[in-house]
Amino acid sequence: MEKPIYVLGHRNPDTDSICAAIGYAFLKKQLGANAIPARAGKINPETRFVLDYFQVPDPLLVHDLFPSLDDVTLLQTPTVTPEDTVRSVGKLLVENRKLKSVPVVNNQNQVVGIITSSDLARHWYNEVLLREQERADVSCGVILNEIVAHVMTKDVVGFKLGDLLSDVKAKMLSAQFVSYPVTDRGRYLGMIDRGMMLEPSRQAVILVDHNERSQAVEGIDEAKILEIIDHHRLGGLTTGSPIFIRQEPVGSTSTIVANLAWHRGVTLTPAVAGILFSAIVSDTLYFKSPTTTLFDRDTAERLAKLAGITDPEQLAMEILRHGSLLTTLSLSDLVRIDIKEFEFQDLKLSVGQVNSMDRQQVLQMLPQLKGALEKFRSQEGYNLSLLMVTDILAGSTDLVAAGEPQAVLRSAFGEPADPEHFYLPGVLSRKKQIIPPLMEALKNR
Ligand SMILES: [Mn+2]
Repeated sequence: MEKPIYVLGHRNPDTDSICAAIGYAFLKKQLGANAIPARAGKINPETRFVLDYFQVPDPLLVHDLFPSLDDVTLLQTPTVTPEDTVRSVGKLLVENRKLKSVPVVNNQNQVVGIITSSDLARHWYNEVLLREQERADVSCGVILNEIVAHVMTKDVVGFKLGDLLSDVKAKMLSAQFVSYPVTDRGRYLGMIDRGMMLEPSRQAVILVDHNERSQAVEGIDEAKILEIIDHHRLGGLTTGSPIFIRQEPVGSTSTIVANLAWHRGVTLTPAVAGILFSAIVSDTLYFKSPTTTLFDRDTAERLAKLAGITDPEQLAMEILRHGSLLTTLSLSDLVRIDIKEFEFQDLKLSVGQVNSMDRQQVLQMLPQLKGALEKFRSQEGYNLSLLMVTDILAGSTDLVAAGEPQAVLRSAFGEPADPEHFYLPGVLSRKKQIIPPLMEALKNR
């Protein structure tokens, strides 16, 4: 069967990224596409709660999209066993003129050797020579009835199914054989030839909830992007062919996904409606974020009904409580959990965000947060790392900063409350209230 299309959210996935992927894969599947939901990283505690609550399985974890041997159609060549005779190998080589070598497999389908046409020629020559010296009868029958085990090369250069194509090519260059067996968990699958490595089939992907290379899974340039469904700024990915894009300035990608489903006449299951509702709650902080639109509210209301949620507000608060990780995560996890990476000219920036429901606690933790953020920044090689600690109930953000240039932060966010710390009342949204002034200040620096 053809490889499925991955519907994939951004790295350091949040609830919207995971749920929009599940929802859109569901929609595509209903419309006949072979699409499956995927994720580019660990499931965070908030998303864990949502998926468990609605009993929806985790999307497939995708580490990278670099082409591997899985993306290549292997040659299905005949095999022989060690007990077969040289005669049977010769017969195969005569019948299949393109065949240059035959893998030798045991009764558990494990590759134990390989026998090439030059192995046969060498064997033949040696045997004839030996018999001539012994002045014995040069009988072809004796030579042909020799068993494969005595003639084959036991030192097989082969590959495993998950091997990256770039590694395979390098190994082929140094090994200099014509064909190589490929195995999966020790079992023989097929052969690859030097000549067939040039055109791997690219993994087809649909990106949801992001459109920037720096936020996408590794190897995105090697993949084939079919569609983008998103609600962020355009971030400069380019494609080889025309693609379908749905980009709307609404509160969550899941809002777009739900409406695409209704627009196309696809009925959402209660579980899918439930996780899409949860994702809207998460991304809009239950409609408190300035990214929220009427469209998000209407969509969430309709989804809540479809999902049979009796008290949407109560569930929303429970979801957000699972997302406030200040006391449940270690400091080093806290500064990494929800990172978006941006590049501006020669600068590499990261902006993380964690939610809290208690600002006093945040203020007490500030010194430790600053230390952990600076450690993260220098380890990961960012010029500037910001961490938004957003108090959902009060509707404010304490912005912690590490690195340079600090002057840019003053022009973007005003005077700091204390060094490396800005208090920003009314600020809840990274994409709408932090990134635009930051980019503006960087431009004018
Ligand atoms: Mn989102």
